[in-house]
Amino acid sequence: MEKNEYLELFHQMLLIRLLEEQASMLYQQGKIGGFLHLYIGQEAVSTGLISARQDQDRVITAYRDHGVALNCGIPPGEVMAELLGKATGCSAGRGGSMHMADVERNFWGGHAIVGAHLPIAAGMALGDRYRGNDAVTICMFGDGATNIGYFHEALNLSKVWELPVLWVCENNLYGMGTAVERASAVSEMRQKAEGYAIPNSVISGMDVMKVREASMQALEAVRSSKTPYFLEIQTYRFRGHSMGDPERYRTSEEVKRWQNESDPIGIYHKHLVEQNIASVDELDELEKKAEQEIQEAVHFAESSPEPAPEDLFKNVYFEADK
Ligand SMILES: Cc1ncc(C[n+]2csc(CCOP(=O)(O)OP(=O)(O)O)c2C)c(N)n1
Ligand SMILES: [Mg+2]
Repeated sequence: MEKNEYLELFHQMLLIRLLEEQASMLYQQGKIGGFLHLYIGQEAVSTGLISARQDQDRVITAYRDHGVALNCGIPPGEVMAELLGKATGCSAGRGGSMHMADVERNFWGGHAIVGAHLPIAAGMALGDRYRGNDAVTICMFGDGATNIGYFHEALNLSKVWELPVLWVCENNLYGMGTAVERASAVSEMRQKAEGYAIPNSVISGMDVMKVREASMQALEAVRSSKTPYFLEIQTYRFRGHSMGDPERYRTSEEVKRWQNESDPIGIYHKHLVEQNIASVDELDELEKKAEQEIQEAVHFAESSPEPAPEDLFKNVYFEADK
């Protein structure tokens, strides 16, 4: 990897962290409505994974999607404007936090119903199989989604129909307020892929370089075999499930331990300095630049117009050619 590629991963993780810290404040000021699920703590997962994709690879995820949107190349201003429901947002202010999308960047959303996007991923991969191209559909979902019927239907069909899908389970140890062991019969989510004869592996998701490497291997496995692969990435969310979560299901000591020992940005910072890839001063400089970018994103979003009332029904239905 070139130095600028290493630094770009650091930059992207910073953008996610800083954008979400601002979003959290704007939410408390009442400027963001609806739900807001923060990705803070999980930045290395989507950053490493999406850095390994090729342009033709589709990405689809659940509602914890701001980081994925940024990694797919949506500018921070458009992500922030979407959070504020503004016309300049990436989904024209109609989607909000859980429905970021940008088809031109091959990012297919942002889906709020747990597990519901897995059959959509299978369908997109079926389309690519018909077209005979070498695109892989990267489908990200949480540990909780593996207990949903859609998950099992989609995994089964992906194997039966030999679909080019990379199933990526982000196991952050909790669903909405339920520890994995209280809701899942097995402790490693990859064990569920065994039941559908899908090759699989499990890795830690706090080191962006390790995520990138495992993702490259998994993508190559799907691309060359034209069959699915299941990658479980173990991680931890540092914030509540959504805003206003009293977090009675875990202790603050547990959260602090993860923050102190496994912060993905801290781990990568150390890696860059120890490997002599960048100096502390250079990284400080990058941090300042990222802060500036996010300030500009907030300004862009706040000064953008609301969607016009006459556009209310725009993009709701698609009119097919007669
Ligand atoms: C079908 C369905 N059931 C319940 C919910 C409410 N709900 C929202 S998020 C969530 C937990 C999902 O946990 P997980 O898949 O582990 O994702 P994480 O929030 O940890 O990223 C639940 C139960 C929902 N959105 N959809
Ligand atoms: Mg979870």
